Amino acid sequence: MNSRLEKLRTVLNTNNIDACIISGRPNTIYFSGFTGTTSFLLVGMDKAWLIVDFRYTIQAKKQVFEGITVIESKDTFYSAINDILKRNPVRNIGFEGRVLPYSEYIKLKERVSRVKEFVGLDNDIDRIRQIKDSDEAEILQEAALIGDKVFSHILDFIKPGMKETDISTELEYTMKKLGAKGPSFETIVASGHRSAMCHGTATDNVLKKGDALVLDFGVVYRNYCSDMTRTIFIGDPGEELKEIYNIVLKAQRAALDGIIPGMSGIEADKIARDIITEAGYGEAFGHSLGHGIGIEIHENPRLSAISMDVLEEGMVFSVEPGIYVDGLGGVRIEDMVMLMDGKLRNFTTSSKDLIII
Ligand SMILES: [Mn+2]
Repeated sequence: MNSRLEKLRTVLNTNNIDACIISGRPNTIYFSGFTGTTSFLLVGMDKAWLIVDFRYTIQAKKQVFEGITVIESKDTFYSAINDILKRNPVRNIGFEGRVLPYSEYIKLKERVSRVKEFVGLDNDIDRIRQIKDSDEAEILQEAALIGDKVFSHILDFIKPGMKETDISTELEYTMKKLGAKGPSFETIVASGHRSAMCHGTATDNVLKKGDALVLDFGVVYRNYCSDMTRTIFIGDPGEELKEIYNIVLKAQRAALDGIIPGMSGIEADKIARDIITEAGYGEAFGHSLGHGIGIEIHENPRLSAISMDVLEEGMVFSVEPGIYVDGLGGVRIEDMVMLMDGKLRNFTTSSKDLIII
């Protein structure tokens, strides 16, 4: 686990920075193992300290990886950092510019007066987390498997006349029963015309015959997220929605077969987008093809028409094309995959046959 801190130190070295402060929860979990909500992880070139308050001291001591010293702050986090820096002087400190609120940055500059320069480091730090190790890959696959089990349960549960919230409640209850901590984002259950809203979270809308039903949900399991989407139909949806379903499925399968290491996010996105555009629905696929998944539900790399991210072995991301027609409905199909041995390995195993309930 110490290899994670070593990777961080390499990034600091490359940027000519002596130490860094990690305050956001995802990077704190990744680099220290601590899962509490409030802490400062100070990483120097040969030592690291996790500063917490009284509420978290016992938990932090149990959770932190080897080589990290837990410090209980008696005053403020800033005075604790100052105390450490008295004994371990540094010229400059990197921090997560994307995460630290501006007001905290101001306090940091005022109160950690021993340090002359603070440097925002985001992409360099986040890039470390994009390549998953074998432990992470195993947890992510288990998280996806819980998603598959939840989907199979919900297929038996769904009946016409139910509300979208009946389904989201059952989805979230089932994932918890199956060992997940909870949903990885607000569960999307969008039926009928609402299914044309990409992020249509559940409402009291009632399922009726002919509706498309988009189910997009994920779990948090051992600090890692899963993400999957299936679209099913309540009774016969008519020709256009069935055709749209087949186009989205064809686009998704082409991307799953065609994405290889070394490809850019743009090239990956284009595989699916070309098929949807040729079928005449280019304008109706208004979002990107996919996003990285890990401790956060949306992380890098991005698979989109503007993403220069290069896809590499060990990355885990979603492949989720969709078509949305206002007044008719929408279809999205999403799997969670990992790039390994030169191709995509699919963690999501739920059927993609057209399902009519
Ligand atoms: Mn997704």
